[in-house]
Amino acid sequence: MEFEALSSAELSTYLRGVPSLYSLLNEPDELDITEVGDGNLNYVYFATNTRAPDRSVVVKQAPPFLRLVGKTWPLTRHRMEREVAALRRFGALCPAHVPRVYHADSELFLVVMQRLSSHRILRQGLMDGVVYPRLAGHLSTYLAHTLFYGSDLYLASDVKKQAVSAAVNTELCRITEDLVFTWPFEDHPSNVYSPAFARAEIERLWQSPALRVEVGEMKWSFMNDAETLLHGDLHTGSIMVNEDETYVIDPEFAFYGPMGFDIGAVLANLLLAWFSRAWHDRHAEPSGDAPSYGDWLLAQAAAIWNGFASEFATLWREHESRRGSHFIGGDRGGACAEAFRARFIERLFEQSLGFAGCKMIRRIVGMAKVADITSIADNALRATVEVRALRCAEQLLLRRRQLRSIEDVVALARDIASTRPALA
Ligand code: SR1
Ligand code: MG
Repeated sequence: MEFEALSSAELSTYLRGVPSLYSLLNEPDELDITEVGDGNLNYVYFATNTRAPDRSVVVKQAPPFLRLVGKTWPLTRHRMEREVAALRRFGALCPAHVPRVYHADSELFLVVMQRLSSHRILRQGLMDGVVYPRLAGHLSTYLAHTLFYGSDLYLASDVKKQAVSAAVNTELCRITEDLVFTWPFEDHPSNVYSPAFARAEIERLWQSPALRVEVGEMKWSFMNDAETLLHGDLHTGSIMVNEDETYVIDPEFAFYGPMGFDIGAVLANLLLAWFSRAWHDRHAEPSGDAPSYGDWLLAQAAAIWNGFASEFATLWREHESRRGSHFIGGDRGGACAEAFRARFIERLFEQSLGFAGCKMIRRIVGMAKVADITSIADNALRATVEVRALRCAEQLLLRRRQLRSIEDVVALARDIASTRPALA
C-alpha cells in the first residue's frame, strides 16, 4: 500500500488512544499537531495538549523513503527500530543527555519522545554566536560513556558480538559509505557546488593519491571496525542545547563502528562552524578585547577531546580495578595496561581526525550541506570559507599521525584561516 503521512487528526486520535500517552499529555480532548522536521530522513511532529501547552511530546515517523530526495530514494522503515534501540541504550547510559522514549510502534514505525521545549539545535545556536558553558563537559561525558560501555573494554566478548549483530544497520551505513567516503571523492552527479566554489580545489584533492589512500583507510575502518555502538551521525544538528543541558538526538544511523567516527563528527562540525565565523563575525558587534566567539568555538573542540580522553581513561581504569584487565593477562602492577591505554587513545585521536576530515569534505562537496556554510549569502566569501575548510580537512587526513594533540589541530585551523586564501 502506498505510504501516506499521518494527518493531524489521525495522529491526534492515535496518541490519545495510547493510555500511557493520554495520561502523560494530561488527558487531552484535542492535540495541536505541528510538523517540524527539517532533517533529511524522517517526519517529526510536536503534539501538544491545546489546553495544557506544557504537556507536549515529539513524534518521529520513518517514511519508506529518504525525505530529502523523496520516493525515488526508497528506504525500509525498519531504520526506526535501530533508532529506538539506540535511544534506549544511550538513554540508559547517559539519561541526562538523551531524550526519554515514551512509546514506540513497530507497525507504524514511529517513536514518541520527550519534548525538549527550552532547547534549540546546537548548529543554530552556534550560528547565532551563543555560548553554552556546559556543552564541552556534557559532550565529553556523553562520548566517554557511550563509546566505552558499548565496547569490548566493558562488555563480555559474547555479549558484545551479539550486540554487534543486533545493531546491523545496512541501509543507513550504506548512505554514509556513499555520501561521506565515496561520492565526494569523485565527480559524482550527486555532488553540489556552491556558486563561486573553486572547483580546482576539489579536483586537486581527487587527483591526490595520498589523500585518496587515507580516505580509503577511513572507509575501510568505518565498514569493518565494529568497536562500539555509535550514534553514527553526530553533527551539531543532532545536538540540542540550552545554557544548562545538552541532549543528543536522532541516532537512526547507530551501528557498531569505529569510536573515532562519532568524535570526528563533533570535531568536524565545530571546525566548520569556526571556519564559517569569517562570515558571521562580519555581522557581529565588535567585542573589544574579549576573546572572540571563534576562540570559544575552538576551545570547545579542545575541551571536548581532552575531556573525553580523560573521562574515557578513567572509566576504563575504574572498570579494570574492579574486574582486572581482560586484555593483558598477568600484568601485575598494570604497567602494560597503562601503556596499551595510552597507545589506544593516541590511535583513537588519529582516527578521529581522519573521520573529521572526511566529514568536512562531504559537507562542502556532497549533497547534504550544513547551514553554517549555506547561510553565507556572499558567494565569494562562502567559497573562501569552503576552500579553507577543505584545506584543513585535507591536512587532517594527511597529517593525522603527526598532529600530536588537539592544540596542534587548533593551531592548524588558525594557520589555514590566517594565510590561505585571504578574504575578499
Ligand atoms: C541523504 S541523507 C544525508 C545525510 O543526512 C543525515 O543527517 C546523514 O548525515 C546523511 O548522510
Ligand atoms: Mg539526523
